Amino acid sequence: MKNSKKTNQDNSDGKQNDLEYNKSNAENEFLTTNQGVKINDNNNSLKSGERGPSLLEDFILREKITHFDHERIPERIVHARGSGAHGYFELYNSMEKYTKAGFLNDKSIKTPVFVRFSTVAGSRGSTDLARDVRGFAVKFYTQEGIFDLVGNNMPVFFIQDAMKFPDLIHAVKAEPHNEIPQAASAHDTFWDFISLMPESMHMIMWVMSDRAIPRSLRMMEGFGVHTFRFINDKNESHFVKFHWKPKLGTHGVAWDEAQKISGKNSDFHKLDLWEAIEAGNFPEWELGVQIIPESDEHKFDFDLLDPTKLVPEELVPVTIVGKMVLNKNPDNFFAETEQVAFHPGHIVPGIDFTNDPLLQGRLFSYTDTQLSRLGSPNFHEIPINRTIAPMHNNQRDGHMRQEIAKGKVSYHPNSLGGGCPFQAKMDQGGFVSFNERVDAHKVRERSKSFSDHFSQAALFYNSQTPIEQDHIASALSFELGKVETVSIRERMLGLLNHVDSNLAATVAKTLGIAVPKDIEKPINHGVGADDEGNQEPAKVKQNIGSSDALSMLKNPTISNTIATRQIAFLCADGVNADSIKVMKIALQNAGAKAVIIAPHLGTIVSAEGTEIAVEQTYKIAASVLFDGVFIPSGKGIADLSKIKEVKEFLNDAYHHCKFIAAEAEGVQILKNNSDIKAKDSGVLTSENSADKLLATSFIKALGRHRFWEREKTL
Ligand code: HDD
Repeated sequence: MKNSKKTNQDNSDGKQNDLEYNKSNAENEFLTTNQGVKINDNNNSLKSGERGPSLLEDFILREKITHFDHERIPERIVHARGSGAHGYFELYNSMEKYTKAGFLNDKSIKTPVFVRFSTVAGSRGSTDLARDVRGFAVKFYTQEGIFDLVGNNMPVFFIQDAMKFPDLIHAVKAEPHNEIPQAASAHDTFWDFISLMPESMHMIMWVMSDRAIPRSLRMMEGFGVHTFRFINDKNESHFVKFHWKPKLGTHGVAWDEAQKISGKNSDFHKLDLWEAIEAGNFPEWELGVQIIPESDEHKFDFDLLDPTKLVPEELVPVTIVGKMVLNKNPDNFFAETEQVAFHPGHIVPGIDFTNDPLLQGRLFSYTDTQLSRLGSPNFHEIPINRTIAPMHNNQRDGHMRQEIAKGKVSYHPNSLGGGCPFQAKMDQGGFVSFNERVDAHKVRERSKSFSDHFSQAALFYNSQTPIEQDHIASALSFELGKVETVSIRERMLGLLNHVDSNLAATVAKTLGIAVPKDIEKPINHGVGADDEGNQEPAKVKQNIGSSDALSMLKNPTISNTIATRQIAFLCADGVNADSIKVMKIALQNAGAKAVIIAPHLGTIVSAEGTEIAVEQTYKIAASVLFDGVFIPSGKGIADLSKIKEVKEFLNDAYHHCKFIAAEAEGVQILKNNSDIKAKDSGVLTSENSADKLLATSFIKALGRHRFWEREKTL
């Protein structure tokens, strides 16, 4: 196949997608049929007389309607809702000691990438702010072929064996009899399944944490989840775990806020990513790896092949090896974000799999799903899926084949084609699987080394700050509160009790039931030990009791930047222009954006008589769509107390623990609001107008993201 240099993936310089597909210049860009026939009337179908029946011979109408009737493809079974972006990956230090993958060896290579973030449970039109794990899939267009790192924003998974994946997904998706609820795990079937699957408890801690309600796709960590292998040019293997660390830190929103965002703007994350890239605020992540020598495989108190376990950073530090920058939005959502086809089996020489039974099942599933979703084994020819490496083989034909293969030879070995294409030896870059020794009986069993389901769930819980622990308890109380079957709630309390008895007791209290004392021991369904294939979960003594890297609030990767944060300025006619100016410039200098909100669009007239452009009205703006609030000074500001939406705005901002700043008359608005206690140090006030010191302390406060301590007083 001819691989011209100019592909849509050639975007390392931020320009791509110039698909020169029959492109005409603007002057003669006539409307045509798909066969290129110029259309004279695109408004009326061909009829027998003005008021007569339509004619079957109207090939233009038929072509248009037929295409329309077929313009949807099946949405993804999971991860249906997604947002994509182009960018590039750059290496800091050569990893050649561990891997021979070219893009991880040569610092001069800028590897194009396409990333798709997604939610798992909801359908394509569902809300962005569902409580859910986020997909974090990266397609690297390397010079040695495509490498897909198809991960999530959480480092572990619900289940250990791919055999359970359809069950998990059936349980979490809308219930089949009435297709309710959409994009939500708070219902009976999900918790029924979970309550019978103790192996899910570690992941449950993650999805009940604020990681499952991110502030932005740009503020999430990413993980490859499984243990993979790096293979170097001496054919030595090291185990590797992949991490993405966001430059903007890892932040979540409040659960009540998430639910309100879903109503105010269900495209919140999609839009946030789109606007950041359009504004040139290109999101960045650093790629980190945890590398473990083969000889250390059995050194841990868990099995490296078990995807419900993470390797604590305290035991194996994360080495940062490069960075990814997303610098271009797709030109067409369907062509790129919808048609992109990821597959954990898309690997390049230097990277290989392990025997993680979840990964092994995935290696089958993804090609299979592309066949049903994209409809053809030729999905690799869709522009977004094309490799930039030279591609030659004897695969032919199939639905919608784009390549016009020349010559009569389509087999190997051949002499008629001069033997082409040739097999590549290892030193010519040929992919050779790691020569792992496997000597075993054929069994349907799970390794006993997979049976500790609670220690890392407890490690995660114990690593959280008290605020984060409260959020987990509240999330569980919400979710289990929505469960109708009491026995499911009880079983869950039994499992939570194995993680942390205080957590179980707190949740039990809100459910109005006691933690059951006589609950049967949790059973590992399918983990073979007794005749029925069940085995009691084991508890294994852990090397460490707490890991700061697991907490969003303690995590050292969190930066104090307020770059790209959106700050609402609550204004009205008669506002002091100086007060706005000082705060706005200070915020802008810190990389944040001030958004002027007023009772009407157009312009407002300041106390000084100048005109100030208004960006949103109180009818449109909602606190949940902003990171902080500022009320400037000015006589006209006093009128804000009369506006119902302003009161709601401030109440929400306060309840969601946002930082609020106000000057002079603005302070009075806060005092008039009975819910807001001015003593709270998350509310910053000054009796002076245009106070630079206030601006400085507001920016410092915003760097903490939220004043979560306020929750105790609410
Ligand atoms: Fe999966 C999509 C991530 C387990 C089967 N998965 C999909 C996507 C992500 C993940 C990010 C969306 C890719 C995109 O944006 O197009 N999946 C994971 C992770 C897993 C995982 C991190 C566990 C560690 N998945 C998993 C299992 C199976 C699947 C065990 C089946 C045996 N996943 C699929 C799929 C999807 C998919 C059905 C749906 C759409 C697609 O593949 O292209 O094949």
